Amino acid sequence: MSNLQEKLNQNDKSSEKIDVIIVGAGFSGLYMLYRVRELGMTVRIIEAAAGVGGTWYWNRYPGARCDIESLQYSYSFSDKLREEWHWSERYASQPEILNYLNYVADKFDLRKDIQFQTRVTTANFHETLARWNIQTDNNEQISAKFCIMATGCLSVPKKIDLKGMDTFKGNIYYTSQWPHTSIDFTGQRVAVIGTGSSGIQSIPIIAQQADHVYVFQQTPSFSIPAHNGPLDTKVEQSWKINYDEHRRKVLGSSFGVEVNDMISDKPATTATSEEQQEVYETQWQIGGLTFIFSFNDLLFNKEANTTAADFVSSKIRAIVKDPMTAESLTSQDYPIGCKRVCIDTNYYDTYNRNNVTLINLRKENIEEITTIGIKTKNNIYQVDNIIFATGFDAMTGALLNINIQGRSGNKLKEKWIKGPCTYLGIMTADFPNLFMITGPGSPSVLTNMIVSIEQHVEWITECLDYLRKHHYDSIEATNEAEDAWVNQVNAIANATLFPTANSWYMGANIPGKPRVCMVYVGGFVAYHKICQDIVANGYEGFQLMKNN
Ligand code: NA7
Repeated sequence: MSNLQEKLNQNDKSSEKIDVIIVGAGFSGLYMLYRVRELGMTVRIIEAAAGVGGTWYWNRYPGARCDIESLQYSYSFSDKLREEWHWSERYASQPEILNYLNYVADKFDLRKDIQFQTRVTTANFHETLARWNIQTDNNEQISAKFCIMATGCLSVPKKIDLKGMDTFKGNIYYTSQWPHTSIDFTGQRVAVIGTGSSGIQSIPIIAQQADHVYVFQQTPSFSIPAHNGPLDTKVEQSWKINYDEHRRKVLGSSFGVEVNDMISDKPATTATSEEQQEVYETQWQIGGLTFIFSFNDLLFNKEANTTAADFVSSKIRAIVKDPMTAESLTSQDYPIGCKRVCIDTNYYDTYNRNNVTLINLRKENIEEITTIGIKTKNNIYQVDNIIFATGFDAMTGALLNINIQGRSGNKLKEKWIKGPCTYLGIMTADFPNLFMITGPGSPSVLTNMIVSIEQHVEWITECLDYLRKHHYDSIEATNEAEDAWVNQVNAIANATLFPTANSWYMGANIPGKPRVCMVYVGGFVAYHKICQDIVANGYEGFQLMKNN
């Protein structure tokens, strides 16, 4: 039994008081814990899983891998950690990232302040005391001055309720909640529903094992080759020796990633067709998400965007031998980059295997799941396993799953009924002392998440320190500042092509979810400066209060 568990058992559960409660033990929760502890405050993480890792704890599907290069998808805060840790591949696999987070938890002795297998169900703000009352599914009550939501942007799976699902006699799996035991699909027929990143990463691996794989595609992604492989020791050495220089480039980039030297800072619309092809070909050969930054107008100008989309389509057609399959894989009806671009290893080539069939759901939609498989308009596909790679209730799902009640009994669910409203994606008016790490309205998923997480954690840490030093009991976003921020987030998004795609950035993957851009698309650099200026101006747009 952990020290924490013993302490909990000894204490009167209804009267526990701490300074800070953090919800979630992924990248953001772990670093937040580390920082709050440094302030000398009492703190606890509440985590639903049995271990650390957040999204990397749950998403254990075959081929799960990060789409940001491992040297950049790492904490920057500890020199020692950086020196000690060695990534084995250019893009880290899920098991390696999970090992990393376990290593971090052990190295900084974080586990003693983490309560696992516990879910926060309710958070109520007590106005007179200026404290949050947290309730868990173990019926514990914890009173905390500050509540920090480190609940992740992609942590609540999209609910799937297809007719007849409960009658299926085979196995059903979700990529987002993959079993901890290894699953062998040898000799089996497997259906994979969904062709976002999770589908695209898992399909080539499953196809190597299974007797047959049926891929059910609703919308084709654009996928760029990862060219993954062992981490180049020269690159690793360069990062270890010249870390500050690399970091400067990361923090100076809109996406929080160090882009390669071949990135062009000119618009595609002014480049000749030959120049465009040369740049795209170079980026295709380098591989990875920086393809989308090949020119600086790809996310703003439809004509420019089409040149990049056409290039990728031509690559797909060159790889995939069956013309009908190639046509389905190139039937994107949205600008490239406006739904998450995927990066893959052998995804398109996998369709050249005899044991892989692509089913285009736009031509034959799923009518129901039967006892033996999947019935579409035209066929019945008999399978032993169905894998749902169907995505997440992104950005707001985890926050709205908790019954959060702020000032005057205001419920977050009601406040956000038309879409999330926040100030900076860090706080929301009427919910004092409630912080969100990479919340809606911040750059989050359109940047390297670790860079954005560290920036938020450090901002919140500085804020907590400031409040304490100046004897404030609470901080809260003002309605005026929040309205202005929401307008700014929308105005910037509307100047781009993002709103034209049915993406999870826009909430469009969940039926009935309000369609608003939930990400600040102005880039990390601009956002970081705004956050710094707000602090320099005495927490402009926030109200800081003393209890009496
Ligand atoms: P994504 O990217 O949201 O992909 C989910 C996929 O599942 C996508 O192709 C969806 O089609 C499809 N989908 C969703 N619901 C259905 C139903 N009901 N029937 C058929 N197909 C469906 O989630 P991922 O887990 O792949 O990736 C999430 C992020 O993790 C990724 O962006 C990276 O950042 C890492 P749709 O596009 O909605 O038409």
